[in-house]
Amino acid sequence: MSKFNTYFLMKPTDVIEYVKEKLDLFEPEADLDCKEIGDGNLNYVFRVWDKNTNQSVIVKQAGETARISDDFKLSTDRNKIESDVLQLEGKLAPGLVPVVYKYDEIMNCSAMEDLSDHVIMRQALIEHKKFPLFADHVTTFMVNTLLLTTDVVLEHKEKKALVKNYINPDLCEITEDLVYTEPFNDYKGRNDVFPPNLEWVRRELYEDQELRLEVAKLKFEFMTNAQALLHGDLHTGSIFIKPDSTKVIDPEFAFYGPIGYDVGNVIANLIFAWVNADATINDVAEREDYTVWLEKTIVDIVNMFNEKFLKAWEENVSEVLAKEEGFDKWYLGTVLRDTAAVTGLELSRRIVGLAHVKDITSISDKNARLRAERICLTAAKDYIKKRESFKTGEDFLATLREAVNRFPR
Ligand code: SR1
Ligand code: MG
Repeated sequence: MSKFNTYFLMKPTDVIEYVKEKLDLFEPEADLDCKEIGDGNLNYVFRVWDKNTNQSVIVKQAGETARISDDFKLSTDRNKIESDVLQLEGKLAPGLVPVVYKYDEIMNCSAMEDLSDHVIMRQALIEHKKFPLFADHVTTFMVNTLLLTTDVVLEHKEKKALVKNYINPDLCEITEDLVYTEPFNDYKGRNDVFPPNLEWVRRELYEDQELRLEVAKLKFEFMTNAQALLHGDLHTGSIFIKPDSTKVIDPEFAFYGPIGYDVGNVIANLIFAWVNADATINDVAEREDYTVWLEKTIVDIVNMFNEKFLKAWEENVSEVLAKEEGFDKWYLGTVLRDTAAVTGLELSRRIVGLAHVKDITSISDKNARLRAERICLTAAKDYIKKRESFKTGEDFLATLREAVNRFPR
């Protein structure tokens, strides 16, 4: 009887046995090695490779709690959502996600293409690497996976079946708490604020009643606007990249929500890369060169998203009322509004909440980190409060620039 007939959390030696027994990828006599390489907040990620041929595979397994904290009890079938979504995204945006080989509903694990020739984008940005094709790739990914899963494109019953299939209550609860609620009031006492910024955060976030009201409105829009099948956690740690290839991974937070949630996550995480570069590159010309590339990438993403969205709309929309003149631009306007709001929410929660980003925590100089955090939070408040006014990439950049100018070096 197979030891994999009952769920348990695997160790690398178990994963080698698992791969030999369950996958048809390696020769029976293959000499395999395995290492746990996960650095995310939730799951265990194993790389298995043949020591002689270097052929390899990734096995990702869900535990019963999140890696980051036992506070989060999570259904282990979240990997099912992830592997289903990756397969759907692979059809909608070919070449932009890894290939899934298998999902195992007993062991709650999936086997997929090893992308070890790519690097995690967050780390690459911290090392000040440039990826000139990223804006093009990520906007194709977002327009194809988002617009094409809405009910302006899909037959309405088909869309509703997808909404039902991707109900994801445990992971949505994490987002509702960590992104929408806790950063603005710390009601669970789980926030983790850089101590020198504590007073500033209390005054600028927790005591800003106007901000809290706007965030309350946004939380209920996030929970009720089943607009498109989101990735749900589209930050630079969910992207594997190399100069000529971008692969979006980890869609375990996927569910039907507002399109701007994904787009805003991408923009906010590029802003984290921007403040990191601004704080850590000492050479003025080098700093200018890299931050200008990031600025151009932010501007290009919003503008390319707008262009591709309207083109894909024209080519794919099936709903009769969505063809009314002007409806496309109105709809895109609501997406940009939500994008701005989520840019602000993600900027806030990664600085004051439980789950940080290395772009900020790796800034070793205390004053430089303080300044980087305040730039992000100041811009965040404008992205949230003035969200109706963001239409172009230049609008998004102007808000970052204004925040930077308020905190001279
Ligand atoms: C408890 S999980 C914390 C964060 O990690 C994931 O990547 C999501 O961003 C989540 O909010
Ligand atoms: Mg993840």
